[in-house]
Amino acid sequence: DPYSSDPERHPVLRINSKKPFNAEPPPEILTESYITPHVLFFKRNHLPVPQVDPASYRLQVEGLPRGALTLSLKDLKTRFPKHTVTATLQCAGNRRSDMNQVKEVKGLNWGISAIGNAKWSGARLRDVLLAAGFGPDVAKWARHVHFEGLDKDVTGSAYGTSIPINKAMNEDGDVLLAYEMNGEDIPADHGFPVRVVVPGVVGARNVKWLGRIVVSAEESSSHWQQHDYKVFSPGTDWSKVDHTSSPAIQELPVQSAITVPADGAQIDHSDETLTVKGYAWSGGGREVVRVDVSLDGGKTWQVAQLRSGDKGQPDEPSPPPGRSWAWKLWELTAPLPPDADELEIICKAVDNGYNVQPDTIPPIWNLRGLLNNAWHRVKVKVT
Ligand code: MTE
Ligand code: MO
Repeated sequence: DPYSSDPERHPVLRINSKKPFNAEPPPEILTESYITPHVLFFKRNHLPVPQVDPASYRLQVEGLPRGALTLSLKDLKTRFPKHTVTATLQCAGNRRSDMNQVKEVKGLNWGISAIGNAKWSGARLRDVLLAAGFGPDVAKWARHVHFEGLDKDVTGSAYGTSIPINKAMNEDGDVLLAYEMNGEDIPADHGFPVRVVVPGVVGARNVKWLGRIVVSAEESSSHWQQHDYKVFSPGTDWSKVDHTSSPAIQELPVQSAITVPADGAQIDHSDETLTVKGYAWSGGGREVVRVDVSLDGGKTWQVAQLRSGDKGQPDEPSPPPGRSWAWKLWELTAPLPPDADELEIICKAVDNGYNVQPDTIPPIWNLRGLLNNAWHRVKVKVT
């Protein structure tokens, strides 16, 4: 069993698939902490977790005129400045289960917790590429940076993908070759000893157990770049789908969800107020500037309170414009609407580009159930 050496996992996680291991935390626990502890962070593995010996680990950097650069873990830690970024990672399949309810889609049935926020530390990819010989001549032809994991399928092919070179080389892009998560060595499930962290970009590009980096004029030819993680029209079915017709997902759209109360929860009618909690985040470094909450199915709206830290603690300092990589947690306490025996609670976020979430799923439905960022709705009973 290639999965027999997979690490132990926290029992509270809700398992979507055991082999490969895919699991998410219960929503109400997810928003208990601004920084998601690694044991509660969602795990999305396509293959068995590779066991990597940190002493013999080598990262290959290829495609540059000076020839390949080989770096040990120690090289990565000592030859490049250590940089720390708080960044939210979200799977493109987050909230797929709601899309699946509209019409069947193919993929893991994620709830709303295939998202987490962590403090990642490591070397900047930019610094490593410069050390490997990236310069003006390379900039003339280089368009993409490929990443290959050390996790391999039965045919020996590795998980792989790519990002645009601009994101990799931009001084404000904050792309990391991370060796720490929340101040500790990156745990096995999250890519030990090194993973790429591409802030603002879909989870799939944040390659774990990184083995190889290639600078290229072309996008990665891997399955995960070319034949997955693409979105099509709601009218496209499996008989019509042409993967060359859509670009690979990179930056993610604005997102929010309600973690408390849970769908189907019972509220006591004698309560004077109701507290609603959740998360909000946008891709591409765009900051969430507002979250609107409705307790009456969208007829009236109230603005939630946003925070960038734990409750009762000071917020993390605001990042410079365009580098808002981390989510905001939000909360609204409002009078319980009188005389209702059921409430439809809705949330929707707005980012600093005034991008908004679509109100319903059908117009964004797609056959793989990706990028569901419709208004999140939960129904509760008042008894
Ligand atoms: N990297 C490798 N090597 N193998 C994988 O299966 N899954 C990707 C990405 N990087 C994956 C990977 C996907 S789809 C997501 S959403 C994130 O890792 C999940 O990261 P996490 O498990 O740390 O939450
Ligand atoms: Mo993902």
